[in-house]
Amino acid sequence: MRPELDSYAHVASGKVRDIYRIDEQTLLMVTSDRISAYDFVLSTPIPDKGRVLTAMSFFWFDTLGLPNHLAGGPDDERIPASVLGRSMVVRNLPMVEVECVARGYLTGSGLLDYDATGRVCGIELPAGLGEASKLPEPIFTPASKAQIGDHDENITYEQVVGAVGAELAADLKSATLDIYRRGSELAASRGIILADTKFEFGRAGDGSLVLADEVLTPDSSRYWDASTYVSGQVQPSFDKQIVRNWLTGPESGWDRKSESPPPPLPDDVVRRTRARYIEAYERIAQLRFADWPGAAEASA
Ligand code: PZK
Repeated sequence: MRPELDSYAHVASGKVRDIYRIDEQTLLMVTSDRISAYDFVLSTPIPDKGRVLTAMSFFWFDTLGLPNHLAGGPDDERIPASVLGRSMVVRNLPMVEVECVARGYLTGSGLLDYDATGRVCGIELPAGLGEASKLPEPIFTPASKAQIGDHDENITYEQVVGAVGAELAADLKSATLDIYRRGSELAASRGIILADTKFEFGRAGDGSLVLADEVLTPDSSRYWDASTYVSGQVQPSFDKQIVRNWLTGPESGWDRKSESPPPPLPDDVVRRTRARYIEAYERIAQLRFADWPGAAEASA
């Protein structure tokens, strides 16, 4: 369910976010409180999740100090009150049609590709790696944008070159690895492992790269708790593990293999999950979520 904004026309929707047109040059990106798990968008929202993720993106845009798509602050006057704190006013840019992923650890589609071929996106990796292995160095593992509902498809660097040219491909790779390195170093200093992350870039008028989309949020990245990290096992998700455990445990009555939608979440699962998102933000940004626009009203 997307917010009905009287003021702006709807442009596009993802699983949990919606884009509206403010004017020809400006978009409003609204992050909802919806949460996905096991490829389902759950029927129960997590209060404030959209605000927490938006606060994190603003923090990272600010901290990274790179050219980015922000065209206003979190309380920009163009943001309708109903979506205050979970909206970004952004420049409407031509987007690079490549999902730019960096991985410092092996899991998910990276592990699947490695187990099948010994490579990820054409990059040969040492033998003997497994679930959650730390990679010898972070790698650029681009993917092609899938249709909604599908999964992105990993592609090789040569395919990126074929799609966007050698010069832009090299810039995407170096920007992606550089931002991942900076993000993972800061996260590590707060006891959080940033296992991998996905960036999207737009192009400025002069062709240079502009960091777009959401940045280094738990929805665009895998966040793991460093204090419980063990190589060789599937790592608990910093943000979603409480939800996953409940859904796959006996209480939920849900069979993941049944293709039936998951049941609504109990209140305590919702409350504990909300607290995890806030904890991730406060640990990473060293800022209080209560000070974020709209947060105090929402949780009072
Ligand atoms: C843009 N997406 C992904 C899809 C979302 C996000 N600055 C920009 N200018 C033009 N287009 C986009 C952006 C950004 N960021 C981003 N698609 C287009 C997307 C659905 C919902 F919130």
